[in-house]
Amino acid sequence: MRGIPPFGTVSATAAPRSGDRRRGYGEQHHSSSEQQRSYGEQRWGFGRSRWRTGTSVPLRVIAAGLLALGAVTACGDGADRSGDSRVVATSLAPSSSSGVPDLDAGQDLVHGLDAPWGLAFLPDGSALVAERDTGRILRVVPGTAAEPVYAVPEVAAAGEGGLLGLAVSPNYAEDRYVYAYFTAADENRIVRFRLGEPPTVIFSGIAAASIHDGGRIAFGPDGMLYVGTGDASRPALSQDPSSPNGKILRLTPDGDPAPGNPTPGSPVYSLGHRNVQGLAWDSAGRLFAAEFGRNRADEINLIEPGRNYGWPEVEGVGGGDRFVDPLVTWDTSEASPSGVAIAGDILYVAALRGERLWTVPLRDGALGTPTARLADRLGRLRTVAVAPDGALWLTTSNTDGRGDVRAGDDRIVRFPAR
Ligand SMILES: [Ca+2]
Repeated sequence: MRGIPPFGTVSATAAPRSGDRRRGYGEQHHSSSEQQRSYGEQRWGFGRSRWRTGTSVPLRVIAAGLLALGAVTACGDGADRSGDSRVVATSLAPSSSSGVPDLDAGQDLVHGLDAPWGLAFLPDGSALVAERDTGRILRVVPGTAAEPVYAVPEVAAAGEGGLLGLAVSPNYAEDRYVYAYFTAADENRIVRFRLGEPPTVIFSGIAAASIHDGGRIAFGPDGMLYVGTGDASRPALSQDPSSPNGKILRLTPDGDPAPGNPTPGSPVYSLGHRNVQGLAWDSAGRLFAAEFGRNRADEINLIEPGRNYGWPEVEGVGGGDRFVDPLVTWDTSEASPSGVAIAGDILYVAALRGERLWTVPLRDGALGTPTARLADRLGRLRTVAVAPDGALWLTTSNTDGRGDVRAGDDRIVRFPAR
């Protein structure tokens, strides 16, 4: 068995595939011949087309437990583990919140997910995970079967689009709001909902295409919702301040342009991005973002409000005064970075095409030399996140149509802090 064998884990329910996808590399290539589903209308994004309960919007909230058919995939006493000490057995290793995630102590939490994408933790330490192609959200409680708890209406998965980022309200204990970024028939949009209730569109009008849909959303330490978007195969949008594409946006929890944004009344926080799928803050509140290069240089950038990160004029380091240069670049074959996370003084980068986890030393806003971890173990990596207990959670993306699917894919692996 390739990769980390299943042991003491549980599987998600089998989900239907959404059909064949073009095989290729990892969400980094620009191709003018790429068939686009929709250019969308470049209307400005904060159309507040709120839905109400009882409209024709098809709501497919799945009753909790109804489809929780996941079976324990016990591998006996681990006789086939080949001495792999990285697989932890029946009970979860405790995590020290003050420690560092131990990348040699991976524990499979869930198997059988269909192209997992967004991941967000609830205050109780469980997590919500989004499946890109099915539009389902599953709740993951370590040690039990992943349970479908919601289905986002109007998800139109195609190419890189579908149900993408998830975020949980910083005030979840009071408001119980969950946020999702997804591709609809003719645009990318952000909805907010409570589990079991219909969603409300809080931001729309982000152009969609079969590639470069961005999709990461996360609440910053300032309580605002940050959004990484893509150029939707139209690079000029990244330099157009009136378009939400090719940007990092900063919104209030209600989806309005956040107060203090560089241009009052605009949701744009930074521009000149190609396809941002990774957002993370260090302990000092600095924002770091990952984006896919075209064919030369993937980037990690330190994001400052109002700055221009160069795309499409510059890919990677440009060296001039006009654009901000990235702190770290990779050849696209080594990375093609999606999610990023920061724990302590390390930045973690989940690489799709690179099929490894990059760790980058972080100090005072500067990044050191990256080190590749987990190469040739798990395949394509989409999302990395730090749990409330300090553990690092990592999702694979081998069922996204561009990977080699192995037994148990896709999975979530947990690395406890030590
Ligand atoms: Ca750049």
